[in-house]
Amino acid sequence: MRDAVTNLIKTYDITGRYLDRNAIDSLKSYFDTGAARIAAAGVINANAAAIVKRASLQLYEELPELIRPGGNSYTTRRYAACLRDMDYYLRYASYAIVAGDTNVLDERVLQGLRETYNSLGVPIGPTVRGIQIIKDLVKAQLVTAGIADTSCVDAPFDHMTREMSERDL
Ligand SMILES: CCC1=C(C)/C(=C/C2=NC(=C\c3[nH]c(/C=C4\NC(=O)[C@H](C)[C@H]4CC)c(C)c3CCC(=O)O)/C(CCC(=O)O)=C2C)NC1=O
Repeated sequence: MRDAVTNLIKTYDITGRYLDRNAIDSLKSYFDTGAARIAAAGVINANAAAIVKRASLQLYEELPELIRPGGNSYTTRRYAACLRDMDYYLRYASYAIVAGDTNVLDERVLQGLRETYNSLGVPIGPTVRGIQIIKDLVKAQLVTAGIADTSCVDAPFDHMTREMSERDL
């Protein structure tokens, strides 16, 4: 698992280079956004259960066939599994926000996920939609908490949705 700093050092070490202007710029941006990223993690921690619950309600409102007989969230066991997955996406996104890097998502969340979902018939499109809803709710929650610049939230969620969509070919 790597954060923005260890990832950068790894890249430069591979080619035996000192940290150049580009490296300094990305380090500067990592530290400049540090307070906002930590605040975002705090807001997510304080509202995680509510965010997951609201995201699931919105997802099932948009796609009610998921909870009807034959839908992938039909039965309490599968409904609960879907909410648990949404909670995973939110929790790991909060780690990635703090790390300033999406590597943790590749290693802990996305690896093998498509195969698992495909073998269980979990639909990717609605899952991607669920992740987008979570992202929007997180950003709204940050604004409510007085954090105007919510851009640090985008990368992890966008990374998950992009990886999941691309892999569903
Ligand atoms: C931390 C990394 C991690 C992830 C991401 C993860 C996902 C994950 N989701 C699973 C199942 C599942 N995932 C869903 C999810 C959904 N169904 C829907 O209709 C919605 C579109 C969607 C929710 C948004 C469902 C319903 C199941 C159970 C499927 C089944 O057993 O039939 C499974 C199969 C095993 C199990 O049921 O626990 C895994 C491994 N597990 C992990 O350890």
